[in-house]
Amino acid sequence: MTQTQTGAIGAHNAKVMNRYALTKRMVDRLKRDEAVIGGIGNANFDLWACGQRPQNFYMLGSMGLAIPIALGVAIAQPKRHVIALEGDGSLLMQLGCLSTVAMLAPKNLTMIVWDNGIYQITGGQPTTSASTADLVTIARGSGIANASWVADEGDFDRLLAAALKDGGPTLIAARIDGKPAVATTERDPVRIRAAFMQGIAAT
Ligand SMILES: Cc1ncc(C[n+]2csc(CCOP(=O)(O)OP(=O)(O)O)c2C)c(N)n1
Repeated sequence: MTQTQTGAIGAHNAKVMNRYALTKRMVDRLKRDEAVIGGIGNANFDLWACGQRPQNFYMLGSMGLAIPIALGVAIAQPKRHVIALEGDGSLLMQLGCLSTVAMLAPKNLTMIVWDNGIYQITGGQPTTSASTADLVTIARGSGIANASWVADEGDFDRLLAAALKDGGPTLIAARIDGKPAVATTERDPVRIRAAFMQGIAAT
């Protein structure tokens, strides 16, 4: 059951899932060449834990840049599907990127938002998405019609499969629990950048 089908799934009745488990489901469904941009902290820690790929970029230090970086890659390489993984707190810091994505409308861009309602990595301070802000409504208001809350794991698979058909831009927002990430990304930005540039043949 998806929001687009029923109008019933919203931020507060979506199933609370696990970021690592969903990241693993996403990675398992990649064909080969998709670029995946993991946002600061837990988004890229769990991406790292799912197995390093040369087409993965692991953002360190700056909040809210997964979607802007993914947008740039999607525009530069329109034949490659690009996935951004971002936390709710980071997206809330960079909401303007959603209207830029909507205006440029790259079909090959999927944005996955992990909404745990907290700035987990800095101590669990609540974000506004825990109470008043609805990230899917914000995305739609920014012009991204294809924006949905994930009902459950099966719905995540369906939404992702549809997005990977290049019908985007698509935003998929998942409510997740507060469990820590499974691993920690190696902190070597120079190596991460070089490996990614090589991985997407952009050197
Ligand atoms: C501009 C900026 N402000 C604050 C921080 C400190 N900081 C790093 S990660 C983070 C929380 C990120 O929250 P979210 O994106 O929701 O991910 P989560 O930690 O919940 O997985 C904060 C506040 C930062 N790195 N950059």
